[in-house]
Amino acid sequence: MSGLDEIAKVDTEIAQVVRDELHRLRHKIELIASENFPSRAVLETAGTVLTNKYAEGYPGHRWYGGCEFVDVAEELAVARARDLFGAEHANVQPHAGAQANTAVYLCALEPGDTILGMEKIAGGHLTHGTSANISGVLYNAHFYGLNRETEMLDFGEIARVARDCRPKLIIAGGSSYPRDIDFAAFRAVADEVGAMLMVDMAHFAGLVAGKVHADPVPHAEFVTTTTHKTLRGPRGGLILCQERFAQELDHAVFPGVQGGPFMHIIAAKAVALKEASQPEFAEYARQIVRNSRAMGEALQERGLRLVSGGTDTHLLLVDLRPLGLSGSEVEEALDAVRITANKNNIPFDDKPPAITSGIRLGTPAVTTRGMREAEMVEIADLIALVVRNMGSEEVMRRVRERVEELLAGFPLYPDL
Ligand code: DSN
Repeated sequence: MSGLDEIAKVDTEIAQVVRDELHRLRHKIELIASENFPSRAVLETAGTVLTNKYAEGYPGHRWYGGCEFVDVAEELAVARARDLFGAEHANVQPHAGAQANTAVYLCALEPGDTILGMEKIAGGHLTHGTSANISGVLYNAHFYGLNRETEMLDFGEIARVARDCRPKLIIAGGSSYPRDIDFAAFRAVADEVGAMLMVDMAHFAGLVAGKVHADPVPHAEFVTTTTHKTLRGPRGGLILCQERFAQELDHAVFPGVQGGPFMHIIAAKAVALKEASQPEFAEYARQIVRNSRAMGEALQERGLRLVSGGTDTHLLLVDLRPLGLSGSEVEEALDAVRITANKNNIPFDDKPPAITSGIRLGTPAVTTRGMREAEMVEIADLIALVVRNMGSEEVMRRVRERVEELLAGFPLYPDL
């Protein structure tokens, strides 16, 4: 592995961690909906000397000398983000999605203002107003849920809650909502109550880039995302906004929320954004959705219940209540057969977040490995075998063998 020998010369323990993690990734089926395998070009850029540079400020206006080359990287990343998503302004400095969201709040709100986001149990995100997060500490957070029958967004109900709480900012998007989102309907609710709209597209940004998901940019004042999920870049965040907020938003990111930007990561974002603008990426995005639909249908054929009855995106949420199982025990059982997924609350869940009644599955990483519909059916079969035979050592052994056989056909990072 390039670079590993250098690490090992200084620190054999960390070199072993990296080796072990690469082995884990290669020998397990990665179904965590928010994870992916970026290209070697992205990984290499993130590991360059650009990590050394302090560059507080923005291109052409830094607090440090020697920024002439990192300026080029940031300008490229900004231009590519704007072009890819058709946005008026982009800020590529947020270290992660949480910082991106916090910067929008700092830009758009005063402490005590009312925000309205999707409740976490329905699929919303920690940073959309939960009491444990700064968004719930500084702002007066209200929440909308899902329709109990359809387990989908219900704009009649969202409008009713919005009329009631009169938010200054409505937040759309989340972490475990498997359906397309009607951003025009969110815009209509926001306009009716005089609110601004922020869309957190972290999960589906790559699908927006590939034009297989509704586009939030024309409808929202602010759009935030991470860069490492379906977008398949380095770990980080970015914000898109209308030009009229550009200056205030930049000021909210730095110096409002962050200090020095991570220039190695910004350069890697630029590389990933270039990749995401290629026709191959659009085909990748289409395959992600084809794969999750194929996996969903195969799970349903094997008797598993999907929240909302299916998926339009990269993720699926399986309701384990009919099987009498919890998310935590299924996460553990899948891990034991080398399938990585995460326990997840389902809408109207009565189990706590550490236990949950659901398991969240996603196809971005396995699609990057080159798997297609046939492999999704095989994976669904393996998952169904595990959940129907919990505790059977014989079944676990057979599933582990099939996992190893499947992965052998899809090498990961063969040159590392
Ligand atoms: N932790 C991410 C996820 O898994 O959805 C969201 O921040």
